[in-house]
Amino acid sequence: MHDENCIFCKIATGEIPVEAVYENENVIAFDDMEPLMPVHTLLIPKGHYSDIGDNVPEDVLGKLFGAVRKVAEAKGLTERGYRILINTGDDASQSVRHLHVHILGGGHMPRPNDQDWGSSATNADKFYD
Ligand code: DGP
Repeated sequence: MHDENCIFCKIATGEIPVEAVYENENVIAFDDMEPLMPVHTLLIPKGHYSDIGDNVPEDVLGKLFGAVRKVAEAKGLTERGYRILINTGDDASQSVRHLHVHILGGGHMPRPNDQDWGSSATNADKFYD
């Protein structure tokens, strides 16, 4: 499972070098190049799946989520906590179509509420027109 045009596949194979926060044979974690928080790390499966809905085998999901704690430990987030986020598809503004878990921390993050969502909140009661 490899997509030669996928930037995260190139990171997974080492074609594009990154400083790994955590790595094993199944996953690699590296810092996001556009951090939204003091800690903002991306965790990806080495195999290519475009998103969480791309028929990802359960063992791959288990290995991916099992590594979240390793990343949190490596980043010193276990005591105060952290948030994980998986953008999926257009409505979630997913920009890189290789499944990835955002691991965010290093500061307090409010819960998303109507105010935080800004103008999108005005559409919260609609599904699609
Ligand atoms: P998303 O919108 O959920 O698809 O987030 C993709 C994230 O990936 C975004 O926060 C920026 C980050 N990103 C994109 N390309 C690269 C890259 O080449 N290196 C690193 N470290 N991060 C990248």
